[in-house]
Amino acid sequence: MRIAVLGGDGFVGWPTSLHLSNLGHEVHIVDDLSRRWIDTELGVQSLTPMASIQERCRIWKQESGNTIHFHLLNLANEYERVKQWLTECRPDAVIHFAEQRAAPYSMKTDRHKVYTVDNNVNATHNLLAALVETGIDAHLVHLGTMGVYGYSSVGAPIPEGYLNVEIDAPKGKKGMEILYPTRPGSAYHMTKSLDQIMFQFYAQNDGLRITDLHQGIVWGTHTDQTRRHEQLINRFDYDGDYGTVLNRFLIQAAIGYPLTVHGTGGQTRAFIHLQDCVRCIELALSDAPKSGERVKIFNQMTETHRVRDLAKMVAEMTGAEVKFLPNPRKEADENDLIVKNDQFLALGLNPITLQEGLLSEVVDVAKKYAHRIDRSRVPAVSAWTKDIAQRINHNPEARSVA
Ligand code: USQ
Repeated sequence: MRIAVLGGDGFVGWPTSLHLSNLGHEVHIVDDLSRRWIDTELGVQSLTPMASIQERCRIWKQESGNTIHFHLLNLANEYERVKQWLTECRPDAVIHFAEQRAAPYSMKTDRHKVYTVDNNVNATHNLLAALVETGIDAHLVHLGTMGVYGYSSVGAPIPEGYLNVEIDAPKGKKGMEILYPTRPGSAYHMTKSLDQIMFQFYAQNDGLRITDLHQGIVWGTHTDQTRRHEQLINRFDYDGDYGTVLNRFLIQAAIGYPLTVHGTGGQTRAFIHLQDCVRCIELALSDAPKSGERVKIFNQMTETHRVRDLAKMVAEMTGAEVKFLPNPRKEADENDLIVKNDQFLALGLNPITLQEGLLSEVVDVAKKYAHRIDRSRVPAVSAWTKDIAQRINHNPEARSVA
């Protein structure tokens, strides 16, 4: 297949591009390189040294013999060029990662909220409108998030996107299927909730074939392809905005920084290893909905864990100290979470669950590049409300614990 990977320079986009190219697909990365600019804005860098996207593609060609094409294009702001590019490229499938993906970054200031909403909502809508206008019948696979469901204790498993409900009708109860109600916990998660409505509309109105993947928190850094050459290495974020919880704990353990548990650490979240993410994309591509069918929604996660249990596990494995810090986020202190992921299991996903070997691989990568870490950028200080910001600002421990 000819596959366009929008956002193919990012944390999941790059290994996905390599994985699909390795399977023999013709891969076209489309990216505006905004993630690299955000590093510059924040004054942080990936723990792992990243080559330019052109250099990454050159090394991949050298290693595998396969070409990955790169197109510099801003999906959110260059609508006419998006149409032109689609008409020229004519992909069979489009994988859409091209959104600002960090919840803390989206809540940093009003400007960051506005950027995240403008960027993410426009990117998705421009793509949908351009697919309709150009008449290109590509299967659109979108990287959504488990966070659209919200993180309150439901007391029942979270289904894959849809909920069967009964409403009172004049002649008794009437059953219907609705999108699972969204309860986003950040401006970023809100944009993915808005995406769902746009997908529903374009599938129903224009017969677009769409799959939405509600992904959990990714851990790990390598896939089979990123291991193949030093310059194919994936980006790896440790900072308080872009680093995600388990990877942060592993990096913190590697550099002797106390593990930064927010609040009581009672938050339960869904997780997936990076290698499984790229496999799930492959599986989703093999199971496209037909035109006229509803949006296909998968829960792309393999296990759930409580944050404090992860901290305890990493501490036992590495001897790290655990610190309970004031939570910069407005979220439930404690929640339970049970999630269905039957569809990927039925398609053949054989989940990689937390394993000592893969966890210590992350610690080893972090130790190797420890000299690139700015310890002052480890604390998470983007606060969800002004009240929380004040509390954090007056608590020196929240700003630095090491
Ligand atoms: N947390 C800590 N300590 C830390 C960092 C985070 O206790 O040092 C806590 C947070 O307060 C939160 C939980 O860990 O309760 C998860 O935070 P996270 O930063 O690992 O994940 P999140 O902000 O939810 O976002 C990440 C990705 C996002 C993706 C989402 C999947 O950045 O792109 O959509 O995971 S999910 O969480 O399932 O919505």
